[in-house]
Amino acid sequence: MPVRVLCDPGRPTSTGVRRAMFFPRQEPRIQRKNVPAHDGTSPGTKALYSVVVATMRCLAVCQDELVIRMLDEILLPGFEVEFVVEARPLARRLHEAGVTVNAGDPRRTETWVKADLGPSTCVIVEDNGRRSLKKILEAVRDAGGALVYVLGVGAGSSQDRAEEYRQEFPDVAYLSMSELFGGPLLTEFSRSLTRARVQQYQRYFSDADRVLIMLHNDPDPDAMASGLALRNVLRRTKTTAIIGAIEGVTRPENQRMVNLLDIHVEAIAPEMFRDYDRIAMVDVQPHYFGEMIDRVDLVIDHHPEQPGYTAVFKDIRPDYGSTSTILTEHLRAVDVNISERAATAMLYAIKSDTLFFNRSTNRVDLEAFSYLYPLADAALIRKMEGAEITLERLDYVLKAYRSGRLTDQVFCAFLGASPREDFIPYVADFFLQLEDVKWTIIAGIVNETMIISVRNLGYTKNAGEFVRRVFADIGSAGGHRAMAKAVVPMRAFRQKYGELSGDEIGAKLSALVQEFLAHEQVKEKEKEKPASTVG
Ligand SMILES: [Mn+2]
Repeated sequence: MPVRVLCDPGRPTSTGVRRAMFFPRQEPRIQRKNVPAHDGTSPGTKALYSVVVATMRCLAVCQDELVIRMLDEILLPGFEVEFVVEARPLARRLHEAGVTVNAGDPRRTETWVKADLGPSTCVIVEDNGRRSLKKILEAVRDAGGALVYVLGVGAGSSQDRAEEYRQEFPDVAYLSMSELFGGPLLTEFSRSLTRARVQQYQRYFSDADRVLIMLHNDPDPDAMASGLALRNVLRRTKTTAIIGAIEGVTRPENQRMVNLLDIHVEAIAPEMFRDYDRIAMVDVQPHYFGEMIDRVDLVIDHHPEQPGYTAVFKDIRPDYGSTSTILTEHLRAVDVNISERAATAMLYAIKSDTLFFNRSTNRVDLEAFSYLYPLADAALIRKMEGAEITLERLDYVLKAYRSGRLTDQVFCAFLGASPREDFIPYVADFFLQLEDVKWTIIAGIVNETMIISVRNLGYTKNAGEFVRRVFADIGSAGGHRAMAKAVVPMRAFRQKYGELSGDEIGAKLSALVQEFLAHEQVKEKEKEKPASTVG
């Protein structure tokens, strides 16, 4: 095996030996000076050149030991890193610790010449915000440095600092340490927090004989997937953790999911609650069950937090696109093996709750999605998705198409009487896919009750807010920013709005939402106004 040339023979101190032992490289490191000029004249130049590029050299000006050690750690596998340090004691200490150091004044061109700076050497200059870097950057430029990065590590706005250098050194790129590492660090911290939380409820559930995981009525993919996932977290089977609902699954595509994934949702009557030692709820909160449940041990949900109940443990994250996303994080935090069935269910749930990431999607939803994808059965998901479109549903899509109206990107339609509720949200989702549609409001009457489904794309206006403001006084209304629902008895609707024909109901809904949006617009404008200063 060819031996790596460690450093210029002329350069006195290098502890590259230690590195060579710990990080043996496959390809020979060819010393720059031995490489023919890359002018295309000598044969084989290209190959040699690429070897050099593969182990790019990096000179970093840092005076802070912590930053040096961090950069050394991060850059080492891919780069040949050397530090330029001013203080000799620090240089000595780092050298003894195995870091490659050049002691010298970075403001002097000769320091860089001595460090063998070339146009393909990457230079990183630490900026702690205390001193101007102009002299250093000039020296680097005079020595022929072309790949220069300033790394902001200290106080002060990185944008201001970037601006400061841009004019005089247009080629210098400004990176900020907090932007570079802040994200992953926060992810790590929040994972530890989640881990602590999950371990607590795992312990709390561990000695129970019978556990009940409650879902909302007519459970959707997210509810069922979350049920499976929680059972996974609790390390239980279908006999020791029952997934239940007061009313079972009715929508055809959900039925299909139940069959394909063999999910059993047990019908639960309120008097059965006391048969269970522990009760958990996923994708729903206790207020949904009213007086039926008087105690709950664990609530995991992505709908806005409801007041007025206590749970031993809860994890409510309204900014998440699905409850399955929360549970994916729980499973990852405690390193539980995710079964293919649970992964498939959760992946399908994230897709369906976020409408293929069209609404209410958070970075974490995408992250959960990409984590689950290789663990899931993609063919099964395609099968479940095919079940969405049925002839009877297309019937209602056509009805909405004929009777609906599109005003300022808001699509509004009244479907009249409908034998099943699921046609209404289906149509609302369907029209949201249309270009130029940002809101859909679809209403229909099921058993003398008006059901109103509201969807929106984009985060600025709140669908939940709309249904609460307009319908809460005559029925029940709730939801989150991107999707909401109102259920209003027809008697109450007529009392408030009078005896309206189908067409008039459509027009009324359209007017109500326009009014709401106009009002919100005014509110936003007011917020934008700078606060007046009181003298
Ligand atoms: Mn959900």
